[in-house]
Amino acid sequence: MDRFLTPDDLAKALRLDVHDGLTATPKTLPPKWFYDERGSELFEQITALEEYYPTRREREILAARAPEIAAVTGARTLLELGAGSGEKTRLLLDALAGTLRTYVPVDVSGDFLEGAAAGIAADHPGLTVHPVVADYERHLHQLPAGERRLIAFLGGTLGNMPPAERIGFLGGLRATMAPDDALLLGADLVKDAGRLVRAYDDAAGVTAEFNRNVLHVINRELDADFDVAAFAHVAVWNEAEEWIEMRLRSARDQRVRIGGLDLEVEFAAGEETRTEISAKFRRERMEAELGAAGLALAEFWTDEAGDFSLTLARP
Ligand code: AVJ
Repeated sequence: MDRFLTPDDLAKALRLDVHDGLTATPKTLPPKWFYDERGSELFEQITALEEYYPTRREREILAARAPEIAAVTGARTLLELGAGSGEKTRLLLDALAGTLRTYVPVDVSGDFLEGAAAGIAADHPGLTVHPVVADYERHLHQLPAGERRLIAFLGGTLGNMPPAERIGFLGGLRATMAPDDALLLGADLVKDAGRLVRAYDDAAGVTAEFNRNVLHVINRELDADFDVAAFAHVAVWNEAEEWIEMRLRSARDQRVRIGGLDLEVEFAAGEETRTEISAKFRRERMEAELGAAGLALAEFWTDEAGDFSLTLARP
């Protein structure tokens, strides 16, 4: 297993993100910190919610298009950013079995990767599995080159970045791609605002717990004293930016101490801290952003309902 990210790097990044985010106006926290063990478990629960359609829609497209993706790319190496262990990865590996030699799961969590890699290796004896602990927003140039790579960035996580950052990321990916490499991007699509908001504010409150979990992470990792129950979950559709925003709204005037940063943060009653954006796409926007990054849109597939998309792009 390659490790370009150490636990110490992660600890430093959390300190920086929390200090910069909570001393900014308006306050923000990056979504990457949702995914401790509890956050990852809550996200798995979210993917099974009736209101949260993206996971099952992406699975539908993959099941329908994996053979075509295999035929068109002839990929020898599947490099998955933010590696799943779930069905999506297995659908791809099964479809690519005819040409695939190597699977490179890339994730920030070494523990998670070890488990996922072992499971995949057990199910695919002929496949070389080469897990890489890295932050795909920082270590793109250190990822294994391989031959005829299919780089998969699924789930719609691309939408966690605002447009300028997305184009920078895609440009960084492009810079590492050989002419016979390809990129497979999962992206949620613009739709009725009510459906979008419900997908991020489910009736059972699982997403609310997922959102508030970042405060538990900060309490634990940075010795803070957030009264988590005093922050309400907010999910709004930002029509102008075409993205869902998740926020945490302070229920009252309150002061939070963050021991690990020797910092005190004031929250006014009603003050909202943005914890995630989840951008929604149209084909035109996807094509334009890929173009700005030096990539060409080769295929744009959607599920039957037109809720979600898979894009195949080439340098
Ligand atoms: C894993 C980032 C794709 O943005 O839909 C799910 C995370 N946030 N519910 C998304 C998420 C709230 C999800 N991604």
